[in-house]
Amino acid sequence: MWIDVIAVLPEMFSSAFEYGVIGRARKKGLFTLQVHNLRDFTEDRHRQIDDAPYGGGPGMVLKPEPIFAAVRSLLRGWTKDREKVVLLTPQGKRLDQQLLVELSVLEHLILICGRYEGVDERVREQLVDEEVSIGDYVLSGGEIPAMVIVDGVVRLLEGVVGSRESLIEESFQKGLLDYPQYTRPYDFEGIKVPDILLKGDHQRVKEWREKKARERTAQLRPDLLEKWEGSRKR
Ligand code: 6GU
Repeated sequence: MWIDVIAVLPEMFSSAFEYGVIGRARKKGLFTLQVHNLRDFTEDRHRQIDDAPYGGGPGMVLKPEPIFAAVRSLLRGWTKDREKVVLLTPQGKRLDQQLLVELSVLEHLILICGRYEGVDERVREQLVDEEVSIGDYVLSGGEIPAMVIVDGVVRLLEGVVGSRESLIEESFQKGLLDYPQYTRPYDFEGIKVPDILLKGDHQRVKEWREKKARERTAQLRPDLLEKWEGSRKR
């Protein structure tokens, strides 16, 4: 997979994907990430990327020309099932695991990081396939949300996360929160590991984990449990 990011603050990405599972995947060539400075796509002397909003009001709006120039130079003209342009904005569709899965099958993903008070509407209308928000709160820009997407998408690529099993087992993919996990020591400050996990009865361990996952989801995320039960009936 090839990922291009267009950002006002490209420096923010410099060490974000050098470490851990994602860093290793990048070194192995399982994906390519290129971060581009929006300012490099300006053509005026002042390299201006933003301007005051028509109609007045506070703040600055990202100008259309540099964003159009950037996206046009990066697009490969592939069909929409292989290549998508995504704008990170608080007005976008809320990111969830299903959307990450959809993005992870693309061959080319272009992420545009919004900044300031907004982005010229013509970018949304003419250039963008999908607008994505990472949740109902306000951040100062789309750079961190773009990093969230890169991390979430890359770990779904073939060969990135060790076993397919750990991906399939995964809570949000199954629709439930994770079951409780324990490792050594057996007794930590008087709190012991549940005995069921020590007996080697894989069937009973499986049932215990499912029960715990359901209990925990009911308590912490009843909205998820409802969705999960709905999808099981179908
Ligand atoms: Cl994508 N951008 C900004 N600025 N704030 C956000 C967001 C995006 N998603 C949640 N909050």
